[in-house]
Amino acid sequence: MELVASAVRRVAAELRVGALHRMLGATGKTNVQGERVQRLDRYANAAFLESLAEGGLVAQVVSEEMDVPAQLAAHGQWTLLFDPLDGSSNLDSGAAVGSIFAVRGPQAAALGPGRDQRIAGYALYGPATLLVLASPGEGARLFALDPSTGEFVVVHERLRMPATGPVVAANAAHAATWSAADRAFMGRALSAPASTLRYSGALVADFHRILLEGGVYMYPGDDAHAEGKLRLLYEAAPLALVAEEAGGAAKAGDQAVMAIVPTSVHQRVPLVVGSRDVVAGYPG
Ligand code: AHM
Ligand code: MG
Repeated sequence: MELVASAVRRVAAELRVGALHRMLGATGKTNVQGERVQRLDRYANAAFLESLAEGGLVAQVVSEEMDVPAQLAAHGQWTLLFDPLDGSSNLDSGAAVGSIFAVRGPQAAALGPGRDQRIAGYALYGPATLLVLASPGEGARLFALDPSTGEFVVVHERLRMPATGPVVAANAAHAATWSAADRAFMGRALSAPASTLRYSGALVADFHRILLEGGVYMYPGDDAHAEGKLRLLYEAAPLALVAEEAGGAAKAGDQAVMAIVPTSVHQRVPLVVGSRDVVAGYPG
């Protein structure tokens, strides 16, 4: 986790410099901004790779930004799976982005179910840099980066996701091409008392709000993404572990996300994650 924390510190620092550059270069249009986003995606991936290469602990990494897994230390004990910069289309708008990661055992375990994850979590780069870590049976913990010391300090020892809650996060513009069951589920969620729609375009940011306030995030299959958009190994499964450890739940169709055995490293799944009682009402 020290290696992951070091990558998160580097990404957080670079995001702040990146924002400054964009402001200075405000006359540049799509090209400049597009290149900048790509550079930050690449930067974040390199920051994770370089940090994880230290100390010879990590055998293999799987990244959203790399077509195939990379081999690091020959005798390393761990596989790290990550989305180095989730929601990067938010960057040009100055909105929140995150990193998502999971730790598994050596090589073979990378293609096991989410239950093989030893630790999973995410960083949220917003007004503060937050870090959430969960491991099986040990709950989920929230840290915040203290910029004056560079240390992560504990904010919550044991996060609990409310069993139900008001937040509904989904790209409702795609609802017309969802299944009737998905549309009906969202309709029920939206008509629950006090429900409110909150969708940021960054899974980490939407998930974090739901972790604290309760509710549901969904990205089901649609016309453009038959299997859903989110990747099992470094988006859905890590957040499923955090959700379960905080008392929530995650489904892909009628299966628990944590039970799905992947067939490929970049496999996508239709994700429904959030409060236990809300996700229980998902028909699958
Ligand atoms: P990314 O990993 O390429 O950033 O894609 C994942 C992101 C999620 O963070 C977010 O919830 C979703 O894609 C938004 O997709 P859309 O713009 O289709 O609503
Ligand atoms: Mg992502």
